[in-house]
Amino acid sequence: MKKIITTLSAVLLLISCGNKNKNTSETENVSTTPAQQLIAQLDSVVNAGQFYFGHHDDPAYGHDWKYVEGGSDVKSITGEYPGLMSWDLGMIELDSSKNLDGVPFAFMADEIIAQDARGGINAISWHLRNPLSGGDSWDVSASPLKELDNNKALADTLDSWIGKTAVFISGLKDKEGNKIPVIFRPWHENTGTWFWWGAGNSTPEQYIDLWKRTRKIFDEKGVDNVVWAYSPDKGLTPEDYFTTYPGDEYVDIFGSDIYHFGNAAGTEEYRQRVKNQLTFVAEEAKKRGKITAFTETGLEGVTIDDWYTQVLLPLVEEQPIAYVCVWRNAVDSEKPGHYYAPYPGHKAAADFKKFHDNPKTIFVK
Ligand code: BMA
Repeated sequence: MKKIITTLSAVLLLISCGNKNKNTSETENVSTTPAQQLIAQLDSVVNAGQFYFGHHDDPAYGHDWKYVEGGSDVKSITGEYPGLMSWDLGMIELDSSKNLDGVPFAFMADEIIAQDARGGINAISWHLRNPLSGGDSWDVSASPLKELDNNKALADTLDSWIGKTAVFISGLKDKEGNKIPVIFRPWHENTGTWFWWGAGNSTPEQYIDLWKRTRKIFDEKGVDNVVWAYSPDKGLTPEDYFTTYPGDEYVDIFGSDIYHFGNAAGTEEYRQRVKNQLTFVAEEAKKRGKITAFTETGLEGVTIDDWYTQVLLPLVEEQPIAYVCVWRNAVDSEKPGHYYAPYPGHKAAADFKKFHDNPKTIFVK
């Protein structure tokens, strides 16, 4: 494992910082929840001036392969897996055995365990169906959050769906039977209008209530291995960012989803967006004792050969982020050109290797 802060030092850091939720027994043994351990680990990475590099669905499939033992486009180039693996629970709500992109949930659980065992971390998003229309996350023809208070059947459906994610997440255990802490990033990109829980389809109060409802269900089920990430989209002022902020008691990580659009011509706009938003988000996170992360980004097709070291790295190395995550490398025959990390033979591969070799980036063996 390269450049990684040990869990032990993270826990020591947590103890020395103090934590309002810690339980101190008579013998002064300090026990921390799995979530608190991960928070301490993320804090220690930030304090060391490093960040995890993340990739969605990394070991599941890549540009021209799927479900190959040991497969990873990132590892094929760098020799290591991403320090963070991102996953999505979309379709778990319908008891499907595979998620919306075809990843079997059993495979996902195994890979989360493997990533934890190699010292890496895992983050989970949820592109769930629209519980009112039956369409997908992007179906905004019906706005469930506007009807929840007056539609008990709808509320019950949504609650049972949330419960299924809680069960999956709290069931993630390592081989000693310890719960594996994960970052959960529900209701993401809500400042955009494309998801049924997003802007235009709910008021800020309804959106915040959704977070409270989610948390209540997780708490009732005794889930203690979730680090909660809030991740609105790009182009926000501080006021925009906090209009739908659920509150300090609900959020551990202040995220942002900001993509690079328009290839080389879009570089300046991307730089400005990232710089503006991450700067105020990091300041506010620091004041409130929270963690900052760049929860989703990327340039589709990595059309700028030195994007990783010349565009992304300078933007993130000046921010106290715990991780930066790029989206998936779809199998090219299924979704042509939809990839965010290079693959072997790609023109940006050599530069990506340099990004990996930078001492600030965390990848895992
Ligand atoms: C989007 C695309 C889709 C995918 C969805 C959820 O950005 O990658 O193809 O289904 O994310 O992973």
